Amino acid sequence: MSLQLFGHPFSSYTWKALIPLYANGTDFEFRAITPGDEEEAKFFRRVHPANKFPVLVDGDTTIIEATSIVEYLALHHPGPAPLIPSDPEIALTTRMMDRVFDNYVMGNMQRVVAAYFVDRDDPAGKGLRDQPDPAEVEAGKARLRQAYAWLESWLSENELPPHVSLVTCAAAPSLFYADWIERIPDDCPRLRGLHAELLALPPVVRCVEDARPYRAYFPPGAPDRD
Ligand SMILES: N[C@@H](CCC(=O)N[C@@H](CS)C(=O)NCC(=O)O)C(=O)O
Repeated sequence: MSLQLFGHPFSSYTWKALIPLYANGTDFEFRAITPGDEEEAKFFRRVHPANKFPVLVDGDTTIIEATSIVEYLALHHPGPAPLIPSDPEIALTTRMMDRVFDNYVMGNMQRVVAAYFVDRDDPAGKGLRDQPDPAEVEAGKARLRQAYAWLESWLSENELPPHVSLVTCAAAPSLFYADWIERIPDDCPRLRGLHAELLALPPVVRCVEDARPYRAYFPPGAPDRD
């Protein structure tokens, strides 16, 4: 099969690429990464400047970065889901909010998770710290609360594009894992509503279920819910 997605079922950015594929019923092969596989590590070093996934391969074309993967799918493998809305103004909002969810929700969620890992360049290698740096954890959580408050205010005056768009693909995994790190508070009812709405979408349900066996590997500890 020419369309292949490399990633991991528990990875938030992999969900971001899987959601549009599932939403459009696109035929593809999922290539789950195997930690410790040297051939695979060589592949990621070659195709990505920071060895990150997801990576989409379509015949001779390789696309990296989840947002670009969604843009590529919208262009080359379109389906019923309006990944990039056709109205240019709505498309602009879609792209802007994709950046907001990636940079300020996903980014701060990943910041807290990263605090639990030994630096990947450390000679001791990858692995979990005995204790994460509490200042780093609190900084990430504070930034998440700031992002939640901003999103709540934005949602009071604006509407997101219809699902499943690029924003859906960014918002669903970022809010899912961020809520595990720092619960979306009761005084953000619109954002809590969006979180619930996203988790009920069939492509998102599929990602959540496929990731369920890996929950024990969430370094800060997965809550007993969702
Ligand atoms: N900016 C990248 C971020 C991707 C990313 O952070 N991927 C994580 C998994 S969710 C990863 O590859 N982690 C492994 C590593 O950094 O070695 C994107 O949008 O695709």
